[in-house]
Amino acid sequence: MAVQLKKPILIGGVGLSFLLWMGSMLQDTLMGVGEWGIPSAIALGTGLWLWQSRKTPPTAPKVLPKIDQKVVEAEIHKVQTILEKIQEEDSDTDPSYLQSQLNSLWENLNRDSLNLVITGGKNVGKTSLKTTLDLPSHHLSETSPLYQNDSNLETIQTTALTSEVVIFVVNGDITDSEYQTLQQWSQQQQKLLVVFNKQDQYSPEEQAIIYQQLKTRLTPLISEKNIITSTASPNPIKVRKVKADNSHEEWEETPSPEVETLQTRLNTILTEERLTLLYQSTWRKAQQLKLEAKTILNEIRRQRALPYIEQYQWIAAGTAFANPVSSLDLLATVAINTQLIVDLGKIYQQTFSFSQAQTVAGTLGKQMVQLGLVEFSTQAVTGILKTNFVTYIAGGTVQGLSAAYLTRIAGLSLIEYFQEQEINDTTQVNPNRLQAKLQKVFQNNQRTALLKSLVRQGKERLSLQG
Ligand SMILES: Nc1nc2c(ncn2[C@@H]2O[C@H](COP(=O)(O)OP(=O)(O)OP(=O)(O)O)[C@@H](O)[C@H]2O)c(=O)[nH]1
Ligand SMILES: [Mg+2]
Repeated sequence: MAVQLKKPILIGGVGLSFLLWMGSMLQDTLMGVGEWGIPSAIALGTGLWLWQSRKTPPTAPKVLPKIDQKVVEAEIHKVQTILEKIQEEDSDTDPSYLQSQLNSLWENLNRDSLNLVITGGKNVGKTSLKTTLDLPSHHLSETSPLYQNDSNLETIQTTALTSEVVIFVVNGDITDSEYQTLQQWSQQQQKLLVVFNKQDQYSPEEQAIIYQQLKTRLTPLISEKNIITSTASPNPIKVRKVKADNSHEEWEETPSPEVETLQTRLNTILTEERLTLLYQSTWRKAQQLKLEAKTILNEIRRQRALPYIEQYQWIAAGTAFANPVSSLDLLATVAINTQLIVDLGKIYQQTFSFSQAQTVAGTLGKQMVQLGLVEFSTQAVTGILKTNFVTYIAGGTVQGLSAAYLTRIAGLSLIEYFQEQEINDTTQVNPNRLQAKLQKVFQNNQRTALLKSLVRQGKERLSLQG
């Protein structure tokens, strides 16, 4: 896609050949900034440690908003808006499959028959419960056992979260994975019943202790009345009868299942909470669709944004090369980003005045210093140039490459930031969130696959020379 830079920008005396040279250099290095990591990792470590220690402590459990008709409709409208933007911004993308799923959500709000899902670990009694429960006008299904392998959790989660009620079966105190799953689902406003099955395998004392443990661990997530005991398929017990002639008769008898508490609780929930349950499941589906639509829209916008970053990155490089400055002054180069911020903002429909963009640029600059990015880039560039056997390094090269790197990191961070923005949210840039994105982008761009690729390239070069 061709990008028009309408702003007249003076690239003082920087020749095309320099930009081309720098371009080919950076194809190998800058794009794979990953390779720059090692030499400065230690120096950087201190900065990162300080950075991280200043992060906010973990927050208390979120208070979940009440999901009613209004909230669901608002969510559906948001998805609609995103789908319209996709069509507006890229006529080649056809989101009609999402549109039809969205349309069917309205029907979802008007159902008599609800979906219930029984899930839990292997062998806990899911099938036994399913056959014992009596829910004639609803649909009850069983998932495959949880935690058998990594790949099925996601499938089970999708099934669970699209249903109205999840019956989560355990046979004793819950494991950490079970707790995490329950926590995650409850944050998705999923109605959860935890069933402690196989009661007959415990003595009354044990039952009481385990139930108490479950309650203590779960009640912040799940109310006590939704933590229920059952015996879906009791083991046979020996019955002994002493006859009149004093002889014994012995036989086995299978007691009947005990699921009344669960059955009664389900009946109550399904009649009294029917509408809320439908709002919640529809809201979850709308959220899922929103996520899918947003991913498509973000990709369209990213493809439009990257060429801008590319261009501004070379402009920054050119300016710093022509006017080499001390490494801290390099940040002055980042001032160029003001226009980049305005341009990226337009793509993500975040309107910035020039002075607002200047503030954001200033924030980014400050954060780059705090994170040690400027120092890091200068050192890393120097290191790369040396190890790549560049014997003559023209003045300004290091500064130019560093400026390009900083511009790229700033641009990518802004993309990450804007991508997370709710549709139609035009509130001012939040410096803390921006800082988090900057940190993430920076960390992703000094490690990983790119590092390997440079090592490989380096080897090839060596063998070519040798
Ligand atoms: N003692 C006792 N055994 C039970 C109870 N519920 C189920 N079982 C037994 O536990 C075994 C597994 O029961 P299922 O209902 O098949 O369990 P499941 O969770 O569907 O098993 P998978 O689908 O294979 O993960 C069977 O032998 C059941 O008879 C119970 O309440 N008490
Ligand atoms: Mg089963």
